[in-house]
Amino acid sequence: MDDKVIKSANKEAEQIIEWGRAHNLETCFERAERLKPCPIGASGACCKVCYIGPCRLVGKNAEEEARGVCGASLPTVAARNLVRMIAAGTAAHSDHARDMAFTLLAVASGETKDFQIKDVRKLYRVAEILGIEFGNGRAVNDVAKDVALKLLEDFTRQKGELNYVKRAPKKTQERWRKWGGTPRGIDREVVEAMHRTSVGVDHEPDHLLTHGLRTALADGWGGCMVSTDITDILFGTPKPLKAEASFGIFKEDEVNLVVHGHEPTLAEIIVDVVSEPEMIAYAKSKGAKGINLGGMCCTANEVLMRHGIPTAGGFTNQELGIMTGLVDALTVDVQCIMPAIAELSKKFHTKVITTSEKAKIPGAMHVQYDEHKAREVARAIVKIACDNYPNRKKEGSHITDKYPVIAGFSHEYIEYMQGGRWRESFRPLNDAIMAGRIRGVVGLAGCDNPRVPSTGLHRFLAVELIKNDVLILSTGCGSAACGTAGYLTPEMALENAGPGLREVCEAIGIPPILHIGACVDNSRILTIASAMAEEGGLSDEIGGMPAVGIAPEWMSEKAIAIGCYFAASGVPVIFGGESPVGASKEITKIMTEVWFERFMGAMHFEPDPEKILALALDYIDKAREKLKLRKYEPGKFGAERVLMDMAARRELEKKSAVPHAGVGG
Ligand code: MSK
Repeated sequence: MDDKVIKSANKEAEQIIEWGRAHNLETCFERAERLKPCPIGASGACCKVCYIGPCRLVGKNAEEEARGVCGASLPTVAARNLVRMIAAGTAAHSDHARDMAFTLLAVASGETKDFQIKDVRKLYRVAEILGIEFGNGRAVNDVAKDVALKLLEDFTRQKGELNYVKRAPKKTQERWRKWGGTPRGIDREVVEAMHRTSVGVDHEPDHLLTHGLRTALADGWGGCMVSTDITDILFGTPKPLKAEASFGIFKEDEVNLVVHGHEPTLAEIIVDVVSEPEMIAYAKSKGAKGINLGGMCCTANEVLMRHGIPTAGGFTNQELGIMTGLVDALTVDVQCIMPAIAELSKKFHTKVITTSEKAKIPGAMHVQYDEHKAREVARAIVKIACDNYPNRKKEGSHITDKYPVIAGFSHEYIEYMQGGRWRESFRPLNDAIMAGRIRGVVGLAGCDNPRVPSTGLHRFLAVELIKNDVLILSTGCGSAACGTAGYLTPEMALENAGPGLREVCEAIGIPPILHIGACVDNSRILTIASAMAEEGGLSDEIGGMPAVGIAPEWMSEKAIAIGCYFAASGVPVIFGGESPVGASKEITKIMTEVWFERFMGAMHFEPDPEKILALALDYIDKAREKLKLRKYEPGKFGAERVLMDMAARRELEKKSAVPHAGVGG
């Protein structure tokens, strides 16, 4: 093993990795080095949907000549493999969304008293979209019940269209209808994807991939969007707040409890419980000064966005967090949780606690979450962490560095920040793009990955894009990568952004990278893009906007589902790493050229970060040219409306008779 190979671009992570090596502790970084990917499976050329095989479709002229025992061609096999990834990713987001809908239903029906509806304004906004009556004396819980039931219909509907299809611009909807991509019901699309890709069913690559897109759209405009909306309704629509990121968030003299995974419900109640006086007294009785709550991955993003709970980072930081020796309990729910943490935790004092009935890990303890007794479960978990504090040993790679973070940019806040409560709109953003002050918008999303210097590609692209006056909307571990680098602050704009973007960020007081949430919150990008289309002056559909999606370090099937729903919605998407369909030229062509013709979106795979950057800027510039916008030149702008600064917004609100209730207030 070459000791000089950088495993993580996160300086603090790298220190812990080094410490781990010195202590013979293995993490995903060493395992990734040892276990090279199988090149046949990695490029989509391995078929194992039946057991006549598995078949390897390799060799000279494999594209034209290779056949499985049943006669399946390489493009068929590659397409099937991709569609199965989309189905799995869609199932993950959407099953999470289903649980959110059940929680909303339980709250509205009075079955649980531990949660309340925090954002009535957002509830009414969603009710309006769904055509549900609200206001006029109608009880909030009745509205919430109808909203929950209506959204649950999206899972089981057999015919028709998802509720939220109508939130997309008309032209985008027309493209879906024309090309057979409009999703009917989430469960139906996932089941049909599994059926079509089983042995001996759908063999026509383009036909398979079209259903893949329909399944992905059920994820974006179904599962992800439902989850985002209900989470906002129950726990509040995010607005900017200050927090911190990296391993320095752990405290030597307090109980450190970490929430990890994706579902926000239990974490939300833990946020409440850790500040209960009895719990703090309990922690003190164990010798600690208090209880320090932190997060990892996307559960972290949920509580960071709404409560400013600090994050220790993304996917590849989970084992490293334990190796600080400071984590008294790590509670996990679902998705992106490495089973390795249970084994590793035994070398430290950390208790790993699984909480979902869907997800257990050998070697971890299990405390069953139940929304009907959420507070009781949360208290039990906090007590386990407190009880474990006295067991903390001296060993561990204690790290003190941490970085300030500004997070909490929801669709609603971005709208608000451009005009105040009474004039909220996307006009100023569209104007800034039209004038060339902002060159375009990039969604920087997806996982961090131990097969590259982890977080390094996110960091490189974040800096280079903002230098080029590209506004970034970040989610998931992309946000964690930027946060643990100190990039999620307004100062980042002063130091690194191009002149146009810098001016915009200074005028509004925002960072050039807007952390908009967890991976399910990529749905916020869909609604933001739809609002920009509706605002006018750019494209009148999502396709054709100077906008690109990038997931440079993706690893999850969920990322594939996200990439495909963006492509089908009209956004060119570039993923890092080797292509999971790279073995087939035909599939690669469909996903880039054919999808671009039909949907104005595409899905590329490109391992070289410089090429990712060049391709993204090229898409943005070509979209500008097609829209006949001013040619982008750094530092040269056309006329545009003046963006409202904070003082002007306050002035406007003072004049209003009704005080500003905050976003969603
Ligand atoms: S946690 S899906 S590693 S973004 Fe959402 Fe991060 Fe990717 Fe999991």
